[in-house]
Amino acid sequence: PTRIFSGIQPSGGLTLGNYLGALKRFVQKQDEGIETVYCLVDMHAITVWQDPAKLRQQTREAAAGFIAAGIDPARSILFNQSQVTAHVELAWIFNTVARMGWMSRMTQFKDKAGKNSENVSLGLFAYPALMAADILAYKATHVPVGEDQKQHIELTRDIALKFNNDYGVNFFPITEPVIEGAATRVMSLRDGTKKMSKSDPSDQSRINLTDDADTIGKKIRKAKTDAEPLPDHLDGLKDRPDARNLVNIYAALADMSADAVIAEYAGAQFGTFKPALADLAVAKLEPITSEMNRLMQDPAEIDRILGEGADRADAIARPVMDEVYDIVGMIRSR
Ligand code: AQP
Repeated sequence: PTRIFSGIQPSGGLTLGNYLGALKRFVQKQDEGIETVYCLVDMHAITVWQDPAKLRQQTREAAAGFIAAGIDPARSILFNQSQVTAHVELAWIFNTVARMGWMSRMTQFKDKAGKNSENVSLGLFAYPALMAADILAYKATHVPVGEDQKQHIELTRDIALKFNNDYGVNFFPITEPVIEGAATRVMSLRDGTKKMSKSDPSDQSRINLTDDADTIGKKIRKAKTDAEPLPDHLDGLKDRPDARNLVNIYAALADMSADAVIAEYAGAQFGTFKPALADLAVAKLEPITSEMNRLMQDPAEIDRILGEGADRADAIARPVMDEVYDIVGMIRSR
């Protein structure tokens, strides 16, 4: 049976990248009637420093964002990771399964650690083992993610295979990444070769789900582009990453292919295309932002929803964990 798991870190406000690369597709999977488990991965977030009060706020805000974007807590399981302890329990087992060499090849670690890897947390290095645990605690078969997470899903598959092999069991599924849509990699509005990210120091580089219409319009009008008009074929965007990014964003927001966007705007100047994109972005994002703001008025209700989701998540993950302890040879006598 198909079961989807995915997560987002509450390490900042949600961006348009998170929305188009992940959240919007989470909603589609739920609406297709698939069993969906979605997690705000607060334990992942603290692999880099998080102010405690802000972390709590950002976790509630992300939950509000999920619900506002269409996640229905009655149909999807929505919770924050730290409330279901199977995640860290399984992560420890996976720390003993994963190899140092595998982890050292993770490009996200290399990017985030930069040149100063002596001074980053051990948790940042072990991050992909916790992510494998998030997924496999539910024996999830499919994980919708953005392009940047592909390598981590491959590692999850390697961990599942090695666990199954080492213990001579056929226990964990070999999970498939689901990377689809027109915007699997939304780029920075300031630099079309860099991923749009919550943690980019420049707020101008991203659109936040909390931005108002005015701010969205300004950011798009100021987005970096070249001076050429849009080409009449997609091939013409090959060496124009900034332009390509705006076309992809338009396509994903409008549920069109990039080809169809180019067909509609062939020869258009950015003076025409950018305002059209800004209008589209506002039309799609404004209802989400205002619903998010409304939900944020009642933090106790958000916490209640997360707690209830955690109970339902635990009901799946706990029996899996019990079996894992048994497979590994741990005495469980209480
Ligand atoms: N720019 C992006 N384009 C498409 N998808 C994206 N995702 C993130 N950025 C983009 C997808 O969003 C999901 C959640 O990501 P995450 O919060 O777990 O971590 P991340 O990938 O490290 O995202 P950020 O925004 O860049 O956070 P920081 O700055 O804290 O590292 C994933 O499915 C991801 O692919």
